[in-house]
Amino acid sequence: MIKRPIRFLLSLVCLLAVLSTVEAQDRISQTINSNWQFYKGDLPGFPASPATVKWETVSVPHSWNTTDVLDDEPGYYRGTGWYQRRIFVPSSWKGKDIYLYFEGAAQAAEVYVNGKKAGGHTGSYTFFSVPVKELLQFAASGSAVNEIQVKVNNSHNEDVPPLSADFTFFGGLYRDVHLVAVSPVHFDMDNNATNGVFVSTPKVTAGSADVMVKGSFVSNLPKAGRVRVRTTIVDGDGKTVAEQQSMVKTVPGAQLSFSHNLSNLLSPHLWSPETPYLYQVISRLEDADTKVKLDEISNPLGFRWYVFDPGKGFFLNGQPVKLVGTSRHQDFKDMANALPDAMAIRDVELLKAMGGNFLRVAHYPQDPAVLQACDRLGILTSVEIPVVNQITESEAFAENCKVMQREMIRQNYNHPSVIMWTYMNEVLLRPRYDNGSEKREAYIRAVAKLAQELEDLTRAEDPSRYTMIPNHGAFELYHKAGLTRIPKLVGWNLYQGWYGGELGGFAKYLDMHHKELPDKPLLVTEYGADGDPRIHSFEPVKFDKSLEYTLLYHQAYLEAIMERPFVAGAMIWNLADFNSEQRAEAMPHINNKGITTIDRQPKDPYLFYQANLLKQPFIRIGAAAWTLRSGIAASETSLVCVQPVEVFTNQPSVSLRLNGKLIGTAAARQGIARFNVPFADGVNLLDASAGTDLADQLRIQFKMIPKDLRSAALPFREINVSLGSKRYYADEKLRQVWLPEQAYTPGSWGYVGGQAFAMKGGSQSYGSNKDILGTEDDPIYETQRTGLSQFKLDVPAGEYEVTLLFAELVSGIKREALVYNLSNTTQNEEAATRIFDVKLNNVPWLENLGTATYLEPERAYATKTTVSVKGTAGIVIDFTARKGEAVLNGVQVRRVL
Ligand code: GCB
Ligand code: CA
Repeated sequence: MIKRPIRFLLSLVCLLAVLSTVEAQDRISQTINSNWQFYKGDLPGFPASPATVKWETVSVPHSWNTTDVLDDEPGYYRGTGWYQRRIFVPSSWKGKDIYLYFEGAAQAAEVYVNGKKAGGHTGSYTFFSVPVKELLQFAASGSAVNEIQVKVNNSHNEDVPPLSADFTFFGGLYRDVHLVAVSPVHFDMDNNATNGVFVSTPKVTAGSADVMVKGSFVSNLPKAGRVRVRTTIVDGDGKTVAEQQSMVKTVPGAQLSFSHNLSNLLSPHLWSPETPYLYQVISRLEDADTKVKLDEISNPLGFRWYVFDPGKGFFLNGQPVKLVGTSRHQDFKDMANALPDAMAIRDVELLKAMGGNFLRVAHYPQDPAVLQACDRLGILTSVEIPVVNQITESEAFAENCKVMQREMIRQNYNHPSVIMWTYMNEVLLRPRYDNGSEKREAYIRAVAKLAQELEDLTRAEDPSRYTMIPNHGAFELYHKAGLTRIPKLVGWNLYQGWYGGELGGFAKYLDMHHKELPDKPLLVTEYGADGDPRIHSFEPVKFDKSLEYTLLYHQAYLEAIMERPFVAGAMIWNLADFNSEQRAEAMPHINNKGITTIDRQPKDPYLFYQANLLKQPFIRIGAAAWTLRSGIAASETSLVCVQPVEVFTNQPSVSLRLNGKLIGTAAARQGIARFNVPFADGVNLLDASAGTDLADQLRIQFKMIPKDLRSAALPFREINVSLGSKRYYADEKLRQVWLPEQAYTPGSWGYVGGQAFAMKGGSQSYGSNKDILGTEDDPIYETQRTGLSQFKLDVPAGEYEVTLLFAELVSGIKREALVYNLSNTTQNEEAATRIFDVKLNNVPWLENLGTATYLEPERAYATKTTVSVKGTAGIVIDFTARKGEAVLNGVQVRRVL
């Protein structure tokens, strides 16, 4: 029997041991996002000598391009920005190793501590860390103030990818910045900003799994010692399911590696999109003698196995799974690329809520929060480095690519969601040198050589994952170059029925690939069509940017994808609209191929995928954002306007009510039930239902235009007409709807004479595809009627305000066609030399309109006046050309009295 005091002493020792484990020198990690000082511009001599400039207080994530991409000016700031802030280093950190950890800086960064260079990084999209202990000041007690300065630069650099791409290369310190302090014995912090531990699953079956954990740590203690490395696998409930440990003799300053093979874990919970079950691998370093915890980190672990079969597609855990998802760019409306984690996570949730199971993290590695969310939500992924459109044939470029590829693989290695590594996107889209030249041939060989080197590097770094190259739809070009042979999987970015050809060309391309390369698994790595959320059309055609055309496009594509088992997967381009500075079109500087808007409001294709992919009952009325509609009444006696309404559902049929009255019941085909709705002037409440408790409502404000403008039943108020267009354009801000043009008929309104403007060689546009300056309503100004002689409205007597909208679309300004418009040629028209006059009810109004007066090329010009209409005179606007043809882009008429 142990005597009391001794027993007491023993328990005290035990208690101390427990306490010391808890309180021991462990790692401390804190973000230092708030309160940075920012200066846009270079500061020569800084930070060695002070800068006397006005600093702006900002917080990270921060980009200096949030506003300059919104303006009408082409281009955006690509240069230097300086950041600085103070950090407070507690005296208790003395003896610790200390790092600054950056989740990303675009695109090159130099990091200084107290004015001295501590490190740096090249490339916008991978993480980096910088050891700073040696440069820090410590206080005897309390916290010492230290200054951090970071120079960031997003200038073009021929040796750093991306060189050219269809997205905006925002600059700044645009992701989280962390300050990390670790004990002198810690997991390796100097391996490409990883946590030093790499988890893989060499074998997984339904019955058992093996886990391999490899890593390294360092001891910066002055003396040799013994460290116990412990790997613990815990399940989703925090229960330990496996553990292994080893003893390592440390050598001061040396890197020590370990490897734990935890084999034969029985009946593992498998990870899948339906049940994304996660385990955790906890890695811990302890002093072997005192048992004091020195360091601890945790990594995610998911058990799954997968294979791509060239004929049968993708299999996960032995089951066939069609991969359907989207790509994602990391920007957002008015925020450039500087998004907090919550918004990155929200994007993955949007994809999950769509019923998607795959995210192509394109065209570059993104915030760590993205893959964490994919792990949690069960979204499979591919990740790629930003080698887009072309390469530079330099050693430095190749080296930067390899560094990025290695960083990407190591930094994201432990995510169970990742199944592919990718490294080139449409790399032969903009080959350098003339077609057929020897230089061109050599260039293509250089591309293939780089591809092979990146492939080799990837397979050496991570033999367990697939590799892939996404190409644009030029089969022969990529095949000849060897790019269909090098990676394990081939991806095609296909836009038949958009940039070129017809919708049916998509299926033909897939079948051709399957015939030519029967042994190569195939994914459709991109497909999509631009839809401006403000534009609708009941006669949708390619390039009109209407949401209705995008729906037709996605219907055709999804059908072809689902019908072909050999198509392993397909990724919609893109989850959301995104910034692309050089784009003009309906929404300048924006690529509108998102199935949600740039602030993540769903467009119809998003609902279409929900209806086709979701398992839980789903119903949504389409065009949900189009709550302000307009149209022409059927007749003087029937004051309704029949317009189509689509309801998206995964139920067999849908009933639709308008203001409580049943309109009909329609069967859903491909997830869409279609109705013709007789809208009335004012509020229209749509109520769609399927079964007993599945329903959706939509309130639509309808502005009815009388068929006969002198209607007594529905007095005329206002009308907005977009000339040269068959589209409806909803201007939410002004609560106005622009109607398609029509020819004049007595009693009504419309143009007399002329034709809809079509750009020369403009198969890639609807009207003009130029950015019309001085307006946000580009779609109104991009179409026009040329050569018209009149615009007439048979309005009743009264006072009216008449506004005419013009833009000179034939500007003669030479521009290179957007590279993605594959069949487009450069636009090299002669400037128009038109001069014309406008009369309103026979009174001269606008004289000598032309580029010498108000019609500045590619700039919006609107002018209004009032007119007093007597008797049955109506409104007659005459256009008389003095030279060339008269034009008109838009007319607004509003009754004021
Ligand atoms: C592509 C590119 C992507 C573009 C897309 C488009 O093929 O890979 O970066 O944004 O086409 O919208 O043209
Ligand atoms: Ca983050």
